[in-house]
Amino acid sequence: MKLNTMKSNFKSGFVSIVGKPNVGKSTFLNQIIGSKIAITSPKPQTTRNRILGIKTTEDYQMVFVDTPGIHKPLHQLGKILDDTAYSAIQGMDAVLFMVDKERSFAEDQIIKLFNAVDSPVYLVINKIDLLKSKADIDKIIMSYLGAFPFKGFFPISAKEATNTDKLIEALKEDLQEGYPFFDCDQISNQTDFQLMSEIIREKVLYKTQEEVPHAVAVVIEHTEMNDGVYEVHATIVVERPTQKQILIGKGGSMLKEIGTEARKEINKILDTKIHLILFVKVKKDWRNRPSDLKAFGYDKSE
Ligand SMILES: Nc1nc2c(ncn2[C@@H]2O[C@H](COP(=O)(O)OP(=O)(O)OP(=O)(O)O)[C@@H](O)[C@H]2O)c(=O)[nH]1
Ligand SMILES: [Mg+2]
Repeated sequence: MKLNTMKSNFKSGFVSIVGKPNVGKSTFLNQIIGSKIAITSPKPQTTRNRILGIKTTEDYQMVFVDTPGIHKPLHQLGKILDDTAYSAIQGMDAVLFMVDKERSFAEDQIIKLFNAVDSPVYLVINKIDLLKSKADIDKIIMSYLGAFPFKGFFPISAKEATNTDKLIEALKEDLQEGYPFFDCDQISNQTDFQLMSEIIREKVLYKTQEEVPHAVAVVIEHTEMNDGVYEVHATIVVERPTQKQILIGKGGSMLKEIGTEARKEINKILDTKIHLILFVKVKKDWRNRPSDLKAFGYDKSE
């Protein structure tokens, strides 16, 4: 969209999406933007960085901020993830608190944080496609009544795009008149390298169990043109030799599967043909080591 097609009363603003792990925050972001920006998985703690999804129309630019799910951290990495989410609660034009079940202690811990927030907070009840009746939705909403003065209650299905347009419509009211923050054709803040490493991590999340998915980081080491083919060299980092064995699999079968699936998706999303070369490396206890956390792109503090 060119600047001259923008309406004179153009509005813009930031909307963060916070909640417990696995409630569907990143699925919602992808649905709203209409493109895969953030990886998603059935495993909790999928998102590790603050990811922006930028939606621009003639009338407005809404910048959605996807955050890691807030949880009880067991590692330094977990603490960084929570801090990343906390920092996205302040200074927004609106906050979406996403849930997928009735209120319990874990939700209450997050609700407490909203007392220090000036902007409107909406309760977004996701995954309503899994609920049997309207009464089930009402039961969830009822459990949150009185817990906080939410500006609105929106039952949605991020997966099926149910009611998501109504939510966007309501959020327009919270934007401020002014210029866009980002180029009108930009949809995310992620670089191609970040997106490639995240897609590889997503394939690992789907294919491994228990502790392995959480112990994985992916680093794009370098890229080069080789005989007209764009080669991407990436390292999958794990914490223990046993995890390395699992990722490589019998005769390298697991690593091959991960590589093939990641390559296909990267080709599709980035619309380039790449050749993916994967290595697996052990870095003991990297989730607690500041230098490793920095090197793998998780700790942005000085
Ligand atoms: N049935 C159904 N499943 C959903 C919906 N939204 C998300 N999911 C599923 O819920 C799981 C978690 O989704 P994510 O988008 O990764 O959740 P998240 O809140 O970003 O999780 P973290 O990044 O770990 O905090 C995935 O398996 C999604 O497919 C929905 O509306 N309906
Ligand atoms: Mg996520």
